[in-house]
Amino acid sequence: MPLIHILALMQAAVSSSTAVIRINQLGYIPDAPKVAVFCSLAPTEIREFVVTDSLGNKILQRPASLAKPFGPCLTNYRLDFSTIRTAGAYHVTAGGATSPTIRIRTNAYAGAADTLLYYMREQRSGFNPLFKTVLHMRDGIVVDDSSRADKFVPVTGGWADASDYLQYVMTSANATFVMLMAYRDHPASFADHFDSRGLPESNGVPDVLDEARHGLEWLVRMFPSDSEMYNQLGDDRDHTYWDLPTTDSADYGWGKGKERPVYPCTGKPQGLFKYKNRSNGLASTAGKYASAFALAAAIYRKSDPIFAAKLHQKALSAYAVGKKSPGVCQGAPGRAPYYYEEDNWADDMELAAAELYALTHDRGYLRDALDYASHEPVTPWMGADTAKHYQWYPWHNNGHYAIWRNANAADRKILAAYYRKGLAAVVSRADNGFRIGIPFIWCSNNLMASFATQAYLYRRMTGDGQFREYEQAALDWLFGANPWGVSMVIGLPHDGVFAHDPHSVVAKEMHVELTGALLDGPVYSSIYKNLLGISLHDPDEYAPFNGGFIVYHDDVGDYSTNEPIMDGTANLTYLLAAMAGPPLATRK
Ligand SMILES: [Ca+2]
Ligand SMILES: [Ca+2]
Repeated sequence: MPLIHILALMQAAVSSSTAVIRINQLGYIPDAPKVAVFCSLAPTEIREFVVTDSLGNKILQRPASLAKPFGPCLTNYRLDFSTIRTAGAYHVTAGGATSPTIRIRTNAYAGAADTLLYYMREQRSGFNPLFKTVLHMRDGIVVDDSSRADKFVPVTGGWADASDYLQYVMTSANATFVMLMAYRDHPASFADHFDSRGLPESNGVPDVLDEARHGLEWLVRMFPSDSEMYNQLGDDRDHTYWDLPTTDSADYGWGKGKERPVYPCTGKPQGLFKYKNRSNGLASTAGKYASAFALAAAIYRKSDPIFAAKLHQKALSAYAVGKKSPGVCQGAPGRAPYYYEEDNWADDMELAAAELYALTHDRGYLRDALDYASHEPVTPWMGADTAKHYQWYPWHNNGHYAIWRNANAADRKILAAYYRKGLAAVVSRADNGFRIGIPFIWCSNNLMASFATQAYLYRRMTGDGQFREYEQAALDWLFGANPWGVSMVIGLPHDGVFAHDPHSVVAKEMHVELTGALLDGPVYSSIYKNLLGISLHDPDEYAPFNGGFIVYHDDVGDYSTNEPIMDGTANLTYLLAAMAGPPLATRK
C-alpha cells in the first residue's frame, strides 16, 4: 500500500473520533440555502458527503467543499444540500461523522419568536408571572443629579437586563422597539396564549404586544416629564449578592432589598465611585425613547387611542430633548469597571426621526433622518476585530430600513447601499467554514442576530441575494451550526442540544429551564481569560472544542458566554418572526 494511503487511513482514524457535522437544529425552510459544516479537530481529508432520508435511503451524494479552518476546527468542509427541497427528516454523513436529524419544513420557524417571549416574561420586574408577585416595588431614588437627588420616582416595572437585576433604558427601549417592529411587519407570526400580566390565558392581544406594552409602560415612567429623562435603575452593587429577585438583598445605602438608585441622563460623566462613564449628551437615550414611543403610537392608534396619544406626545418630547442635547448617555458604573459604553447616537436619532416621519408625515423629520443616516451609514463594529462593551448599539441600525419604508427611489438606493457596505465588511472576514465574520466580543450572539437581521432587511429592500448564504450561516450558527453544536437559545428546539447550566440564579435555585433565552455566546479566549471573578464550576463538557481563539462553556460560572440576555432575546424576535412568514422572492 503506498505510504500516502497509509497516512490517509491514519488521519481518518484520528478524525473519526474528533470529527463532527454541525447543523441548524431548528430546521431549514425548503427554499433556504442548506449547508452542514464538517469540523475535525485534527487535520483530515474527505471527498464527499451523503444525505439519507428518514428511511435510510441515500438521496444525495456530492463532493464536500473544503473551507478555511475556524477556531478549534482544523479542517472544515461545507456540505451543501440546498438542492433538497422536500420536507422531511434527513441525516448528513461524511468522514465517519453523522449529523443530528436535519429538518426541512415550510413551518420550521413557526412559533419560534413566541418561544423567545417565555424568557422576556420571566425577566419582568413589577408583577412577575413566574414568581406571581411584584418584584422591586420600592424603585427607586434618584441619584447623581444635584437638582433631583434623593427624590423618589415610581419606576417599578420593565425587565431585568440579564441574570442580575439592573435595568437600562438603552437595552429596554431597543427591546421594546424591536418587538413592536416584529409585530408590525410579521403579525401573523405571533399568537395569543398569555395575558398582559404574562399569565397563561389568552386576552385577545398578541403576546408580543403584551410584552412590548410591559416595556412601554416602564419607559413612560422613566420619562415622566420633558425635564426628567431617566436612564438606569440599579447599578453593579447588585452583584454583591447572588440571590433571587424576590429576596434581592442588594444594598444601595437605604438597606438590603430596599430602594434602588435611578440614574438620570445629565449629559455629564457619571459614576458614584471610582469609575466614571463618558456621557456627554442625551441623544442616544432620547432617540431610543422617541423611536419606541413613535412606533407604538402608530400601532395603538386604533386599539387604544388614549394610550397612543400619550405615546405620540412623549415621542415628540423625547425627540426634542435629543435634538437639544446631542451626544451619548452611557450606562453608569458602580464598583466595577464594566458598563455599557455606547458611543453612537446618530443611529438612535435617525430611527426616531424615521418613525416620527411615519407617524406625522412632517417632512422635517424625513430630512433629519436622512441627515443622521449620513453621519453613520455603517454600524462601526461591522468589519472590525473588536469594540468596547456595547460601544455601537443597537447592534444593527433599524433606522435605514425605517426611512426606506417611506422614502423615494433615489433615497432608497442610498439607504440600501449603507446596509450593503456594512454587510460586505462583515462578509470580507467570513471566508471560514462557518461563514462567520463578526468579532467575538462580549454578547457575540447579539452581533450574529443583528448581522442576519440586517442581511434580511437588505434582501427585503432590494431583492439582492448576494448575502443570502451569510445570512443563513449566522442564523444556523445560533441554532447549532457552530463548533460546539449548541443552540444558543435555551429550549429551541426542545429536542436539540442547548444550555442546561446557564449563568442564572433563577435557573440554578428554582430549576427553571429559562426557555427562550438567548445566551451571550462565545467570546475570544483572550477576553475570557482576562475577566474578573470568572471560573467554571464543573468539568467542561465542550473542552475539546475550546482550544481555539474562541470559547463557549455551558457552566453557571461563566458569565461571559453562558448568561442569558434580555436585549439579545428581544432583538432576535424580528428575525425569527420574519423566518416564520412567507419567503421573500430573492434573485441571485
Ligand atoms: Ca396575549
Ligand atoms: Ca446608538
